[in-house]
Amino acid sequence: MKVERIRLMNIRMPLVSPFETSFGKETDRNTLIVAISSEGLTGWAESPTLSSPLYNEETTETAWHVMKDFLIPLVLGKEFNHPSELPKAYKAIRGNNIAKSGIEGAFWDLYAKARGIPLWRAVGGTREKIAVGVSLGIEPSVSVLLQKIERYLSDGYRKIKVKIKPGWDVDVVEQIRHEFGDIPLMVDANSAFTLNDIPLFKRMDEFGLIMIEQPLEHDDIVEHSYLQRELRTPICLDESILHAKDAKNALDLGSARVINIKIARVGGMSEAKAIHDLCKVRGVPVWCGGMLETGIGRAHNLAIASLEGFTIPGDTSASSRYFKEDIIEPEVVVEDGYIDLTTATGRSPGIGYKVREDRLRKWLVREEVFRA
Ligand code: OSB
Ligand code: MG
Repeated sequence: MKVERIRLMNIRMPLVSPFETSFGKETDRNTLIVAISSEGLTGWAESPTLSSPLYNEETTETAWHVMKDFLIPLVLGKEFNHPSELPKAYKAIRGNNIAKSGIEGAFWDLYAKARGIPLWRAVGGTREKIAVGVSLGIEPSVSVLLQKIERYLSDGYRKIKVKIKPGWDVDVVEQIRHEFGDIPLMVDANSAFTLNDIPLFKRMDEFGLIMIEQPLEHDDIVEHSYLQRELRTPICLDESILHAKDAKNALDLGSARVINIKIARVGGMSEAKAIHDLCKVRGVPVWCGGMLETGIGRAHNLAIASLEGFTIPGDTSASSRYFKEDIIEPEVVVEDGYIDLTTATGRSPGIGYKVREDRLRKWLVREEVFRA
């Protein structure tokens, strides 16, 4: 199929409540939506950038620039038989993985629609029910966090992940265990600690967490192996894994026993699949992380999460956990801790969800159309 037309949109949509991590606070989603059209069909995806370069080096502005001035010129007007061919077209462009992921993703949806099959089937998914958890930010007080945990547990969520940072760490975990007992619990530090904190992690080790996500520096693999040696709790890497090769190095070194796979962070669906395949061969469990995506990015996350190796509930929560109203129809719903792909949506070609143009317009910041 020929890439005839690419539509790039920047939307800014409020979150239902601010999301605070060790690196900063998000109050709205300043994100990019990509649509690729060919032969009368349109494929949709999201490049879920953040406003500031605090999670990775990208921002909504840099991703717009890299897509407009570099990635789009390399794919526009070209013929591709399969979405995995797109990364080859822009192989010379370094980094900028979130920008890349939206371009490849839109072609994946287009490809699945052209074949008349659901996206999750097109990527090779086999799981029909996706188990989900929820990622909870740093709150003004522990009691506010405990109330939120209670709500999500009663909604059926199958994993609770809480953000930690120095000063909001072991004591918080202790209070959660005290209140809720043996729930499936993990923490995510977003790189806020160093090897000087080994004593703190040894205390953390006593609480039977499912895993500790990205405790050390965002670009580290070696020091995580030193920390992992000291702990029984598995370390999970997020920020440090940008390619399948990073995952291989981390597993070879013993830096992690679990990998968080985010399509955006690794530059697209093909690389995400490659990491899944590598981990499956090595018997390493993976799960699908999130970037507070709108329904469009969320649909892609559900597709990758349907692959066999995604054995741990992901961060792909319901639309209502993030937004008052999502930009897709129907919205993503969680029932008894699962998102069901056997519904009409899950059987429809491509992402399965209908994109709400009226809502895109409502939150639109800017838009540009590129034609071959
Ligand atoms: O570290 O996993 C992370 C959100 C934005 C940036 C980084 C992270 C997160 C989350 C939220 O943890 C996951 C989600 O619910 O989408
Ligand atoms: Mg993380």
